[in-house]
Amino acid sequence: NNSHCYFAVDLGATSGRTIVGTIGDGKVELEELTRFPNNLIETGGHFYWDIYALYFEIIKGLKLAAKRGLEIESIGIDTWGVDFVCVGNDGALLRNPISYRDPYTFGVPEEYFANAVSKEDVYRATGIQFMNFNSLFQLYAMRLAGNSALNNANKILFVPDALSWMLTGKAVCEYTIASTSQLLNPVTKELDPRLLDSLELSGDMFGQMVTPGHRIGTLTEEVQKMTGLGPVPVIAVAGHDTASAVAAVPAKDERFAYLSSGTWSLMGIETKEPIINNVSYDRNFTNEGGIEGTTRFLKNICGMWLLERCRKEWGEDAPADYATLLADAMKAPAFQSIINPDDETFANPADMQEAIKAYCRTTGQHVPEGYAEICRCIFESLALRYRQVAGWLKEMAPFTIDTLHIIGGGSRNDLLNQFTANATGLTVLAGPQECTALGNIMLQAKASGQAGDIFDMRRIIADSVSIKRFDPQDHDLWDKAYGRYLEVTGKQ
Ligand code: LFR
Repeated sequence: NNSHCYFAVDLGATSGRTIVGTIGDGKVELEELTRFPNNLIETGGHFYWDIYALYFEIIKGLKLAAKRGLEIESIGIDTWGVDFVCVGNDGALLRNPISYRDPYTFGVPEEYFANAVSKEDVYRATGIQFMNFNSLFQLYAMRLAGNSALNNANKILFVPDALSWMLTGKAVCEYTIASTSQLLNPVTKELDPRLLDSLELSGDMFGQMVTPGHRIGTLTEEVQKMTGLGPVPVIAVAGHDTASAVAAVPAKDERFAYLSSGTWSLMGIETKEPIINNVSYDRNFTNEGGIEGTTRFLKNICGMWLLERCRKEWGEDAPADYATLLADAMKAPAFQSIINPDDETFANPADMQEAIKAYCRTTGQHVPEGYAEICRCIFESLALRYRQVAGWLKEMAPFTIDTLHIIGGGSRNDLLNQFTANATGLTVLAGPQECTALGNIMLQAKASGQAGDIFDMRRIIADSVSIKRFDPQDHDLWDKAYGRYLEVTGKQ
C-alpha cells in the first residue's frame, strides 16, 4: 500500500473540524473525523475564544485516529486570522485569546495613527488592508487598557502556532498567519521593527519565523499518552485558513482570480510580488502571505455572515434545507432591494434582518419582507459587490483575469455562483468546498515529499474533485442593476 495519511485541523470562526486526508495514485481523498462548534464566550466585558476547548477537540480527533489505527504521517493546523495568545515565563497560556469580533478595537486604528505611526506608513510597511481587528490594533488596544496578559507575556503566538505549541512545546511564528497581523513587512518577510516598537514588543517574542512546510516538532509525551499516538510530527502548514484555501485552488496556471467563500468572502489573485501603491491603498486591498513566496492580493468582503445571522434569527420560520431556501429566494422578484454588504451596520448588529430592512428604508427602496425576499436581496447584493471588487482587481492585476474560482463552503450555492458569473462577466468555476482542508493536507504531503510544487498540488486536487462551470448570462439586466448598486451605495 503506497498511500499516505495526514491529519488536518481546520478551525473557523463558527466551527472546527478534524479531517484525515489520504494521498495515493495521484489523488487525494478526505474524511471528516470530528466536527465541533467554536463558541464566542462573553465575560468581563470581552469576547473570548476557548483555546482549551479547541485543544481538547484536537486531542479527541487524534484519539479517534489512533483508535481507528490510522497511520498518520503528520498533523497540520489552520485557523482564522489575526487572533493570538499570550504565554508567560513559565510556558503557560495567559488566559484565552480575545476574539476579533470583540468591539474593543472600534476607533483604535484612528488613535494609533494619531499617536503612534501614520496610516500611510503602516500601509507602506505592511501592505495590509485596514480592519479594526488586525493584531496590530488589538495589541495597541490591550496596551492602552493595561491588559495584564500582555503585560506579563513572554511570547505571543497566533492561534495555529499556539495550538502547535500546546501539542509540541515548540514556538514558531508561521509566515502566512503572521501576515494577517499587520505587523509583517511582505518585502523583508520579517516583523516590522518600527511597528513592534510602537507596541513595546520585540520580534523574538513571536517565535522563530517559519514558512509553510516547516516541521515544528513532534507530539509531546503528554499528548502521546493522552491520544495513544506515537511521536507524530506537527507541520506548520499555511496556518491562515485563507492561505490554505488559496493554495488548493484547482487552477492550471497563474491567471485566475479566486473567491474563498465562507463567513467571509475573500476575493483576490495570487501574485509573485506584493502590490502596494496609492490605488491599492485607496481601495484597501491587502497583501497577505501565500505559500512558496507568493502574495495573496485580496480584499475582505462580508460573505455568508449576513445569511448565517439571518438564518439563526429565522429559526424554524425558514427552510432548514439549503436547496429549498435558494429555490424560494428565486421566486421572489429580482432587484427590489440592494444593499452594500460591507456597510458597517452589518458588522455585528443585534438584529441582522432589521439592519437590512433599515438600510433599504433609509435608501428609499422596497423593504424586503420574509426570508425569500431577504435571501434574494443578500445574494444579489453580494454578487454586485463582487462585481465592484472584481473591477478594482482587474485594474490592478498584472495579468488579464478571465476565470473566477469560487471555493469553500459557499461554492455549493448554485444560485449565487450564477449571479456572480452574471454580475462580473467572468466564467465561474465552483468547487471544491473543502479547499481549506485540501490545502492543509497538500502542504503536509509536500513536506513529506508526496507532492511537488504548488501547481503539482493543484493538479492532484483538480484530478480528485468535481468542479461546476457557470457562464455569464443576462448581461444587460445585471449591468442596469449595477448602476443602481452604485447609486445606492454612494460609489464606494
Ligand atoms: C477567514 C479569515 C479571513 C480573515 C478573517 C479574520 O476565515 O481568516 O481571511 O480576515 O477570517 O481573521
